[in-house]
Amino acid sequence: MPKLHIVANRLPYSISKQDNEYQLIESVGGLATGMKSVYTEYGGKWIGWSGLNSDDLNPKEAAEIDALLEEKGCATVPLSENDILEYYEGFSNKTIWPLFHYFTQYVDYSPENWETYKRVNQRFADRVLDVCEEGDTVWVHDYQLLLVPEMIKSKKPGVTVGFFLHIPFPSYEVFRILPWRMELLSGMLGADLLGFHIYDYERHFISSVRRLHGYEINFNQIHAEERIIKVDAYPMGIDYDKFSKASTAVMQKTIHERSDLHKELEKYFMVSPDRRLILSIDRLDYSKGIPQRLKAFGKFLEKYPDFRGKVTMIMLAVPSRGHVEEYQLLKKEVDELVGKINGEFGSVNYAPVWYFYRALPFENLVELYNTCDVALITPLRDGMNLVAKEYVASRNTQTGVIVLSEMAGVSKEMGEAITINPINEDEIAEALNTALTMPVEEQKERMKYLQNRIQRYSIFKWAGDFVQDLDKVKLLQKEYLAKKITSSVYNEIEAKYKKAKNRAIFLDYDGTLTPFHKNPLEASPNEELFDILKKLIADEKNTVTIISGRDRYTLEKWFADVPINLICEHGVWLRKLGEDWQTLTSVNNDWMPMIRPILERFVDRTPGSFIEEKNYSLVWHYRKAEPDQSLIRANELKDELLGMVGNLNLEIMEGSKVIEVKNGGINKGIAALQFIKNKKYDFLTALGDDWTDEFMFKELPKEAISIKVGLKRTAAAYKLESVDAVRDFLKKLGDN
Ligand code: GDG
Repeated sequence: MPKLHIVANRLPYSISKQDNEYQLIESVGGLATGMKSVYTEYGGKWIGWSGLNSDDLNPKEAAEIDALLEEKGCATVPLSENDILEYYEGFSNKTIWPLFHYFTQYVDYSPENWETYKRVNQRFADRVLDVCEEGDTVWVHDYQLLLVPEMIKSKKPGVTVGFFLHIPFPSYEVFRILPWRMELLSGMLGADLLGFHIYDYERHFISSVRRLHGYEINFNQIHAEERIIKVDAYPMGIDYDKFSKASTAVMQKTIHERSDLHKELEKYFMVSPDRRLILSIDRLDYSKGIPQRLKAFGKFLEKYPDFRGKVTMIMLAVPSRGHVEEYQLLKKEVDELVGKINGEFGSVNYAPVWYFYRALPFENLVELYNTCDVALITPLRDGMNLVAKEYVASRNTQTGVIVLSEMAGVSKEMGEAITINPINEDEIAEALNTALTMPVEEQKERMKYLQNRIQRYSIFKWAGDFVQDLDKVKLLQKEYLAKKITSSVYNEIEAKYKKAKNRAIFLDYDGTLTPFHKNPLEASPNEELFDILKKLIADEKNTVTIISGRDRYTLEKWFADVPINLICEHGVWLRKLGEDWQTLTSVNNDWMPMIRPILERFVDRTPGSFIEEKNYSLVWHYRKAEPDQSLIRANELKDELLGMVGNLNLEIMEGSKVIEVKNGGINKGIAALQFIKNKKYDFLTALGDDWTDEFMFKELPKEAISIKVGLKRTAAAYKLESVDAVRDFLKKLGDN
């Protein structure tokens, strides 16, 4: 049975040594919880790093640890001191992390770190390739492993690869700064399904793919060279019941059973029953906005003196990445700010901030969630932020208010929280006042909605949805493969070709015989193409026709030395071999002076776009223009033209990055039919890539071998993935 494997930087266990024996300690983090349910259910492995420096282990120790982990279904990837320094602390945490969180000033562009990142990613991929077989599924996690999907796919294309990014994907304007942007994107595009927490990250990613790779994108499907890749948003959830149950259990404990922290909190409330608590929990990371939060709390105490002596902020800052300089500086800043606020507003009986620089056990965490009136969560950037969800799940009384940064992914799911801009200290101070004075009924009303939502989309639902969608992508890709010209399908076509006495071959030009060029005038045929065509034409059983949207002068010039039929401007003009140009229908161009100024206006407002004027049509090209802007402009132009074309008997055709206005009643399908009208052909084939070719595919008789170039939906019977594949196909036919 196919298996599902998980790949993440860390394994879901950490290692400790007691009495000279190694022991595994289960991780309690959200990812470990959610993924354990997935990989054990599907009989796969978890591939990752144990957290130990391999330079510190002798071979016997390393083998002992590997064996312990192996029993739990884990496959280890060893990291040496240098790997940890350059791959983990270096490229992952000093390059990708700050850049993806918009801290461009902290980004380290070390080429050595990049080399190590590549090498270590390859080691992860190799370990995956060891344990997985064709037909299995692999789910890769997070920014430390961006290159792994492609490294797996290129070696084992039959493995389905999913990728989930736990941090934000930045806007293209930020992503493009990275010298290795192309490699990272290509690495990610080895996946069949890419998941992000929210739609904003998804659209930033798609925009980078469109600009850097130029792939066609249909809603959330990327049409890469040989595959359809799906991109979607899956807001990661938590193990809701675990928090909710733990919260109930904590509150039901007798005084003796309670933890020291809990007893201290109880004592505090006994002495001052009207004291209120604000909770702040994060890893000590500059993305979390901790200094800004402290300053805003100071401002709150300044603006609302009545709360002095009554409100305390419990700040839990979990040590993180302490070897990185920015984190050391941050620690110093936070220490000083806590001292400053406590010094300024504190008294013998009152410390405005209780500061813990350490990790607390899970039970204490739940006690804090349970006891605090307000959760103050103000990251400057945060992929999701699970603390907000855990607070909601722990509030069994349904009281409590969340003050939440609009920069955290979780804010999209928490409309009932009080949202703030984390830089705006005044706004945060106001929000704290609102939260602390919110009537209990309103708190409950808001919390009810939050709890329903967060409970429903738990970590298990999240993981299940992603895995289910991976299966769906496989089906989508199969749909494409069903029409692919495999070698056996090719043999069938070739057999028909050989048997036939009269063959008509219709070939679209741009995107079919030749790749698209930014400047259409530079797309002239090369020697290879001439050779292919000449060979086909040399067979007297073949009638070969170029059928294109291009104007007749260009095609006539390019094919001056080739005895070939030409149909131009989507079927307006025909030049049969040895004959003069003729029009296939009666057309006029009296309408052009009315339409041209409209197109000119769009050229003026859309840098990089231009007008092509053909005999009987006008074309607005936007291949060279900024992709997102030009798509909006294309829609505006269509709208504007639609109001006019009916009365003038015109049609609007939308091709690949072009909008063409032309006389009605003309298309490649009608033209091809007219061409074959008076002669009997026993082999008909038509090849084309865009929707203007779909007319041919629909109009030609059923037995025609219609072939779509590219991955899009089509009425054609077959597909070829690229111009290269078209050339190979025609070359092989011509060799007969
Ligand atoms: C990354 C993204 C995204 C915290 N202190 C203690 C403790 N924690 C636990 C919390 C929570 C987790 O750590 C923190 O998760 P976050 O989501 O808030 O933040 P990151 O660590 O930055 O995680 C983030 C996440 O990945 C998932 O995709 O949401 O945006 O940056 O679960 O409970 N746990 C214990 N003691 C502590 O002192 N036991």
